[in-house]
Amino acid sequence: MPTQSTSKQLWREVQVFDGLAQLDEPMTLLVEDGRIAGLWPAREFNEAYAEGAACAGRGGVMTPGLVDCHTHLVYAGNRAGEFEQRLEGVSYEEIARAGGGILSSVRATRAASEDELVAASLPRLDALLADGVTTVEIKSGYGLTVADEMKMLRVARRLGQLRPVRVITTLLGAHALPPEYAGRADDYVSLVCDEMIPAAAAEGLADAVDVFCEGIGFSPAQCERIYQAAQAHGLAIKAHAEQLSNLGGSALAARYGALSADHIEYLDEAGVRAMAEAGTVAVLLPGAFHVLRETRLPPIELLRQYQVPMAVASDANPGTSPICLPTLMANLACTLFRLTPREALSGMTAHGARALGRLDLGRIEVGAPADLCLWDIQQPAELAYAVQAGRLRQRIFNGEVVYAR
Ligand code: DI6
Ligand code: FE
Repeated sequence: MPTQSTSKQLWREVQVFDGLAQLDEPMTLLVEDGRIAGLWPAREFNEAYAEGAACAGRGGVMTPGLVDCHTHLVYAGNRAGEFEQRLEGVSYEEIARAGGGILSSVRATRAASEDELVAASLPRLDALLADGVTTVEIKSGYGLTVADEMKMLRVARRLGQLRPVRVITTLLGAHALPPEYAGRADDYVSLVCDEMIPAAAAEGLADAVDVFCEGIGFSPAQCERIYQAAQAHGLAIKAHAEQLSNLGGSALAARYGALSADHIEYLDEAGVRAMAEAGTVAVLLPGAFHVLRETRLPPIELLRQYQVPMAVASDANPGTSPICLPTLMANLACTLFRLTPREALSGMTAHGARALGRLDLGRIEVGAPADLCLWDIQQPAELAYAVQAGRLRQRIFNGEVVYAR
């Protein structure tokens, strides 16, 4: 007699947040062969629908696995000293212009081996997973040579092999101008376009290309060259834009069909309109806003008005957001940016996935990969309302319970 298939699992009486909204009544959810195979109101469920399925859980709130669509998780060292400097009144830009900031992490990251970077980054990844993440985007950007950027991307890919999580990688060669290119920014952009992007594409190391479009980063004209190279190599486009000033970087990215424009505190209405027309997602990063004690709010009301999907991400990085707690981001998105809890949760599920071009993820719907979280709470809004680790009862990745408490 064949043994009963354990790949068929049932969750009963769960409150479901499907990535966009909370469903009206408790549901029964069937997972089979890594996918969501059935979703019924609990009171309509008939045992015949799921013959041979094992009950894997009962009660609680089921959400899609969280999608952290913007992180800089791979780096060496830390910048606690700069945190203190900033508290004493030195600005992020001043520190950057004096050779600290991103460049300080570049020095530490260049000096680290691939194994050392894996060891430094794994605890940060584990913190995200313990808080419900099943998909994480990881950027390079602390190497700034071809070899060191590829090293970072390889580390990111390895992290995805070491843990049950989907890792999406982004080449952020244009994060800062490395000191050896001082006064020769256009030459550095050529290196990004002519060597980094082709190398990342050839080795399959990057899913997308990102830029830091900013006074202390790269100009819109330089970003445009990078977008053209990314497109020529079939890579998706993203942007750090309008974080510290308004250079029109989001509209530029939208013109190139960018998946997302991220930060966007200084975004204006023309930029919002351009994003709406292109279907570019607005990625909100309340952790960086909080840590930099920024006061300029992203244009949330305009984004709503133009129906630009809003994602929420951790921006986990050593400078502006040394925070690896995605549910805190949902809370900060509400308290600082005035998102509703529903918007914040959509931002960390369906819209986060959209910002990565993964329309199949971040949703609870029949046919989708079964990346799910079961939480010990009574209603989904609690994830944004309370800041509390340890509420995750199960993390389900690709149909398997990979964490259970
Ligand atoms: N903006 C940010 O907030 C991060 N990168 C960027 O372009 C900060 C990265 C860092 O300070 O290390
Ligand atoms: Fe960032």
